Amino acid sequence: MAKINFYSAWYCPFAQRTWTALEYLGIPYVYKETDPYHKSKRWLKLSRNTGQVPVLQIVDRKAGQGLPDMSIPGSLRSLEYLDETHEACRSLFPTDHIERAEARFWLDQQGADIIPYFYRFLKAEAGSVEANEAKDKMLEGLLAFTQGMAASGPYFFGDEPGVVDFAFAPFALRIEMLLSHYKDYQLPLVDDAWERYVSWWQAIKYHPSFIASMPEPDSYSAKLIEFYLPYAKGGGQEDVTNTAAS
Ligand SMILES: N[C@@H](CCC(=O)N[C@@H](CS)C(=O)NCC(=O)O)C(=O)O
Repeated sequence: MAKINFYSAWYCPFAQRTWTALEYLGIPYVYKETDPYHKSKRWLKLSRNTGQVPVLQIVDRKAGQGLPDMSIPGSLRSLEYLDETHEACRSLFPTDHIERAEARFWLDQQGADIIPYFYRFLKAEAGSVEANEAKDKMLEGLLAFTQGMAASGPYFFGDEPGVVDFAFAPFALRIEMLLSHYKDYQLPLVDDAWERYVSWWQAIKYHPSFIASMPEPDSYSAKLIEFYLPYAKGGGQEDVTNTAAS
């Protein structure tokens, strides 16, 4: 069977999507901590010129047949690959075609309507017009996401977690942790409209596969807060705020 090298950076929410999925599906992998900002020739080749984590590298394909290693860059493409190839009884995507299309809609919605605005809010000066606009847009996207959840819960589509949950959990964590620390901002979770978001977040936040994507839990929060300091001052990666995170 092919082996998987998982190129990741411990702080990256996109890589955390893939990490959680590897854990959930019980797929063996070799973790490769990477600095994606160091654009060495090797890294650019391995990441197929994206220069970004996550990358799944599929090695020893059909051992003995001499097939070259193959790289899959991008969080969502890697989730699709893992879901299509794993042999366990769990899956990330629903089996029904309409439900799969629905899952993809909510993945796109995260990338278009929530994630860019979270980063803009984090990077904007607290109290500025830009910060308020980004916050309002982020809330709008989050509420639409919440209203898309199955009433039964606790996960997005019901009693089992799946791709929509695992893809958003890393961002829900950063929204909670970084906005309260750097912007003194908490989601208005006491309002009735947010009740379902609260039950969703409580379920996915403590899911063992999500927890497994955060090594050294005692120091994880502090390290993450420290890592995002340049973002909170308006710096950090540019393109995340401009492009839909596919
Ligand atoms: N659309 C990509 C985004 C991945 C991404 O932005 N990764 C960041 C780290 S969190 C990265 O590798 N940045 C390095 C760079 O852009 O140079 C995905 O979904 O995987």
